[in-house]
Amino acid sequence: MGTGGRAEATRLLVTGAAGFIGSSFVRLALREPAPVSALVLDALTYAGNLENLAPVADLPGYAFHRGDICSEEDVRAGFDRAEAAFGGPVDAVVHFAAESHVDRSIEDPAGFLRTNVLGTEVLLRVARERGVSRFLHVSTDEVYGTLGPDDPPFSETTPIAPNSPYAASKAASDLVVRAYQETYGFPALVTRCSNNYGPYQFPEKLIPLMIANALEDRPLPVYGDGRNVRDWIHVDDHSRGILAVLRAGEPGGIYNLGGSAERANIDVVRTLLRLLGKPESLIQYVPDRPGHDRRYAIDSSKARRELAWTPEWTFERGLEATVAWYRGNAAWVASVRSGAYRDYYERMYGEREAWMRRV
Ligand code: NAD
Ligand code: TDX
Repeated sequence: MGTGGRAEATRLLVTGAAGFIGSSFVRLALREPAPVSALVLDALTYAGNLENLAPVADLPGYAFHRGDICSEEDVRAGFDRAEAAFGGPVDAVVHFAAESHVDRSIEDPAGFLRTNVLGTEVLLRVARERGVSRFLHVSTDEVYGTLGPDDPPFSETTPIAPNSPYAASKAASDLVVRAYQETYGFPALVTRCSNNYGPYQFPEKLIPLMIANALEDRPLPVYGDGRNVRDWIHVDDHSRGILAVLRAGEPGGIYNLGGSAERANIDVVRTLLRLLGKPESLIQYVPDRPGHDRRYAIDSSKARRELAWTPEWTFERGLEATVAWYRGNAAWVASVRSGAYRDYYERMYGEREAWMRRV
């Protein structure tokens, strides 16, 4: 695989793919017609759940290594494991691993800086040492800050102006990636995506939290006046965008990805209640999130034009499918809410030897 133009990445190291978006990406990439192998490197924090990868765990192109991206030793071991499992060096890194929840970052900024900034630098360092052809850093539209009601959507040239500790840590990691590009000619690409929704999302984020609470007739906490606006994209459309950038993006480039579906939070919550057949009396307005960004909207015309990528899901259809998924996967929700999923690794790896042979 070259460092410019179209490239077929065959042996991937994917960080953070026991989480929501990374697991969607791996489920998608391993089912592509072109042969792809993926070793998932994940620390299995509260957000990491191997059940998210169970649908592909038996495919020959899948391998898993538990490790922290902040540990050089763990990252090296992940690369070694991938090379042994797939019979050749890693071509490309796709970097999802992060602390991802804004509310948690308000409680614990330091943990976010550790993983999102320092962890990204460790990963870049080892990936450079290993001579990978591509490094795709998964970032967010939150690095651009907030918009007024009449502002144009964020483009790739919008100056970064992060507001939450989470957004600041992601913006800082984008700058470390940029420094590697500029200083070492390292072939990195950055994607910045808007709010994702879909199956397997941890029920701390707006949409799965509201669905899970409504299904149990519990209150739905809406922050502030509920008029904050987010621009929603189905997670599988995000994953297809990442695959497109990985294959055909220009190294050094930034690509915005989004679903062009701006909605006020309260409208999303009302739609969910309608789909679930639950009363609006479950809505409970609660004090606002400190520093709450008012509006996000993203212009993804560059990716649409240059990579012929386009989202397949409309928000309405995607939301219906998502509600149906959560209804049909009550056991997943219950296991996440009870914390039982955290035993999955031990249960899976109870047959540790068999597993080790597989990877
Ligand atoms: P998530 O919280 O669901 O998953 C994060 C994963 O990273 C988990 O599997 C966790 O175990 C792992 N992880 C955390 N710290 C780690 C560490 N130190 N070492 C190794 N693994 C670690 O997150 P998500 O929503 O899937 O987001 C994935 C990426 O996409 C993040 O980089 C996030 O910033 C970005 N992003 C998310 C959204 C969104 O709407 N969720 C939008 C744009 C960008
Ligand atoms: O209980 C809630 N009530 C509420 O009103 C929660 C959890 C959220 N909200 C509001 C806050 C936001 O305006 O809903 C909106 C969406 O909140 P989150 O799901 O927490 O997402 P957000 O803060 O917008 O950040 C998300 O999008 C960008 C992801 O969590 C990030 O990882 C991503 O980078």
